[in-house]
Amino acid sequence: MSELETLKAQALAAVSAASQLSDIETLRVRYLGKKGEITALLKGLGQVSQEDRPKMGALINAVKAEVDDAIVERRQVLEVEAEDQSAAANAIDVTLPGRGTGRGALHPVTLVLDRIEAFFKSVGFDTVYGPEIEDDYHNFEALNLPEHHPARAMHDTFYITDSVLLRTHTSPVQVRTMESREPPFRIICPGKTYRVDPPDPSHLPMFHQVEGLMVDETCSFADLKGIITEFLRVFFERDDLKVRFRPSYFPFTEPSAEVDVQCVHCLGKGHCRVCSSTGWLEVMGSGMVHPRVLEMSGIDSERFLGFAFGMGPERLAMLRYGVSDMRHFVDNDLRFLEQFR
Ligand code: 2NM
Repeated sequence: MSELETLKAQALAAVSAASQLSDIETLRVRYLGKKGEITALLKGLGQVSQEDRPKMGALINAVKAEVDDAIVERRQVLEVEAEDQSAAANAIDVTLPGRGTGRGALHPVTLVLDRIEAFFKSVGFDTVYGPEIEDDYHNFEALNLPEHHPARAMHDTFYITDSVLLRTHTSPVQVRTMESREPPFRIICPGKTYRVDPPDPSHLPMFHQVEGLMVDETCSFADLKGIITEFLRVFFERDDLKVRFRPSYFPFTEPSAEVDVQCVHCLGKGHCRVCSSTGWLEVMGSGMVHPRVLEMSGIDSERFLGFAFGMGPERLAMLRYGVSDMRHFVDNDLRFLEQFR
């Protein structure tokens, strides 16, 4: 076998044995590069006799073309293999279980607000919202709270200026409604309220309230008792829940009553942490709107009467779901929040 034949056999064998694209490049340089072995033979043609040169040149060029073809072909095969491998490596395994999306949950106070709103909607009450930043007039003055009422003290109310503050209840929304609407109307005002209280098991500096107000020509304490009793029975899902109205005092209502329900924990029997063994739980305040409060907001108190009530959704959520500490509602601990879905 001539030297040329041997070189060709070696080159073709090496090309077909190459398993990497980088090997192919190495072989191309080795045989066909500027200093390659086949290139060297072509360069050496000068030394060959004039007579043999064309034949010799043709032979070398034929070998060069064959090796070049082999390299191109092998490179293509390796490129396809490399692509297949990478596709396989990045493939999505459709048989793997999905990662899933975390299921959210409504906050327990939101759940309670929704239930309150749904009940009052069913008996004709509109839901009304108002500003959390209020003025002294709508938060206190218009509610018959005198200048030196303790609730107006610096240490109970977050003041922004002397006469601008964070509302301490949602009653100012009711005042604004009385100012702007013609009776009769029935409204509830849910929302956030603020008081200077350090957090403890039964206080938060920001908490919620739902206040209700009905103003009509025929609107009695009996209506108040009927609607509130029905609400509490629907809310606690007990048709026979005992409800009592205890005389009390608020500057904006006369007469006024605290509303108690039979303890939802012990049902009034024996030793109980929730009701301190009294058998009753205070859940709301209520009363007939003071005529002076109606008049200040432009309602004729000779013609119209109103009843009003107020409750705390945090407290209702604690009773309904058995939560013992209000701070759970603002801790943002998923172990607590995930229990309400
Ligand atoms: C309560 C208890 C009793 C009340 C009164 C009024 C208004 F604006 F009509 F005068 N709004 N809310 C009220 C009455 C609120 O919460 C414990």
